[in-house]
Amino acid sequence: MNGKFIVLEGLEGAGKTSSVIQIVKVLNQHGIYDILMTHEPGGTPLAETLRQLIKDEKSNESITNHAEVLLLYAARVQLVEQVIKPALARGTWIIGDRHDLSSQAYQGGGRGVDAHFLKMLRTTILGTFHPNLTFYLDIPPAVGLKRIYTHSKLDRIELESIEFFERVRARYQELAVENKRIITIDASRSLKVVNNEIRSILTLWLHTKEGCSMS
Ligand code: T5A
Repeated sequence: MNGKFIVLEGLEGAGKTSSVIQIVKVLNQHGIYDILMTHEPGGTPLAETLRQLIKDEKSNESITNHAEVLLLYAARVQLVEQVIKPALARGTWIIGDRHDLSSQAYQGGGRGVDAHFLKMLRTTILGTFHPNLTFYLDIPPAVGLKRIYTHSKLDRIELESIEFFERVRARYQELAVENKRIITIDASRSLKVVNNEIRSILTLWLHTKEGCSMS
């Protein structure tokens, strides 16, 4: 199993999607071309259907916090078991636009879902599976939301209050401090500066034991 799982996390407008191409460039420079991009929720037919349900801002039925968590984990387990693990086993590198940390931050921090319940779900569904490296793009919600207001139609979660996103950010920051596999990047700076930092850190990481494709 030489493939590695690198994840981008952060609030809306943090620049996750914009950063994927930088990661691809660095991997290519290191001779890694077998790369798969994933996004969550989504990435299998069932997970994409669940994504639409989760994001649907027009639904007449309000989704309870626990239902939302279960939908997200249903989508995640499909993606992990049917796409990510088989790809890693073939030696493919994966760049994930969001993964489990999003649930810890949005549902745990933002919605206030019980931490023990989330931990139990995570352990039961994912076991010891985790990304090899996560870039958490940290940004004040007002800055990130301003970036996306200009070009997108807002979905059910993006329509949440600024206080909701402040709680999400606070939980992201807490979790990033606790876990050495999560690297925090100040994403409020220009895209060029953010991209340079991601490229430098990734280049260094690829020369560590954890990042070496031969390990
Ligand atoms: N969710 C997801 C949960 O609640 N729990 C979970 O467990 C999971 C997995 C997913 C939604 O689901 C929630 C979180 C989300 O609300 P999504 O459609 O996948 O929704 O949305 P996001 O992942 O939030 O994607 P966004 O496109 O909103 O944000 P990105 O990818 O971080 O931002 P990006 O790169 O598209 O950039 C947005 C704009 O900002 C500009 C870009 O050019 C672009 O125009 N930009 C910058 N501008 C200036 N300076 C920079 N540094 C910039 N970086 C980007």
